[in-house]
Amino acid sequence: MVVLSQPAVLDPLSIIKTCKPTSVFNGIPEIDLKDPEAKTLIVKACEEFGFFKLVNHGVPLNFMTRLEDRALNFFSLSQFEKDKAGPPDPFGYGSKRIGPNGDVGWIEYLLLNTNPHINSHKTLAIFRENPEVFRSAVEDYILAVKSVACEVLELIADGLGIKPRNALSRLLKDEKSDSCFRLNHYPPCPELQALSGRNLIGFGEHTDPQIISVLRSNTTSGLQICLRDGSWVSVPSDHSSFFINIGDSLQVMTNGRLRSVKHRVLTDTKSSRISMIYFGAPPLNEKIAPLPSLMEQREGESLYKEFTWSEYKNSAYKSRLADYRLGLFEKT
Ligand code: GA4
Repeated sequence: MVVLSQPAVLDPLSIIKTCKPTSVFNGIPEIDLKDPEAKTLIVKACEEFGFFKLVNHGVPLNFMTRLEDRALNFFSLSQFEKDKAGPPDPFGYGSKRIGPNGDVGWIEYLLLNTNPHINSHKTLAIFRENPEVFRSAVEDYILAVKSVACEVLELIADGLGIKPRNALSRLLKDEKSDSCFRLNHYPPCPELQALSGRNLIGFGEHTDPQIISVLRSNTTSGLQICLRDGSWVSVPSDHSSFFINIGDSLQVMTNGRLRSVKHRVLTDTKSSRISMIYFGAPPLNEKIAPLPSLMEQREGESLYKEFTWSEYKNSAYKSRLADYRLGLFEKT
């Protein structure tokens, strides 16, 4: 832990954990969405890492940078203006505090429900500065990225022999889907590097509770994933690709075959990192359990007790970021 600067010493939020930079990993699977072998390669990557880089996905770079520019505009407003869209409930603008249970990080963010009717008036204050431009950049981006997520889920279904092939993608396409979207800004922290040679933790280690997450960032790196052997490695950034990770719900639906990967973000010492993540989730009342068509192919019992997405989400919001949330739902 480190104390940053003088007046901040009095502020408990300035006590944010740090971490030594780790080695860059060049072994992240890179998958071309149009490759005829994509279904096999995606399943392999999700079994081994729970994570892969997706290229040739069809979303143009200027589509991504359009939203990135809007996000940068928002994050450069005065603190007073940004706070009008917070505190997060969980939706809205947040700074340094992550979730309701005391987690902190060197980050500011906007968390939105992908269903615009669910975002409160307060949250919609984010669009106030330039309502149409920001709102349409967010909505268009979500549509594009959701379609990529659905394509990937259909390839996963093909690769695993899940029938029907839309058994997973239909959950994201459902109008009651509880998916959400996050814009993160990790400001640089040069003082710390000079002081200690360490980086501040922007977003502490965790797994995503949902089905699948689709991340895009600018060229500033910082994302790290935890490999099977427990070691942490840095993921080289690539502003035109998506990084896909498996969430806890898909780990359960595949009875543990696909891995929900632990990941975290370190802040850069020199440049801002902007990331945008779509978290594909089922409707609240959806039962999360190993898929019948998968269980028929393989012998063995379900590793998990049955639960609904709403139960899992409620339990996640009672937990700390680094907690192993699936533990409560494992059969003993
Ligand atoms: C992690 C994945 C998503 O960013 C998120 C996060 C959520 C939040 O920031 O409000 C949580 C976190 C995430 C998991 C445990 C709980 C809930 C913060 C937290 C401590 C939006 C989500 O769905 O779960």
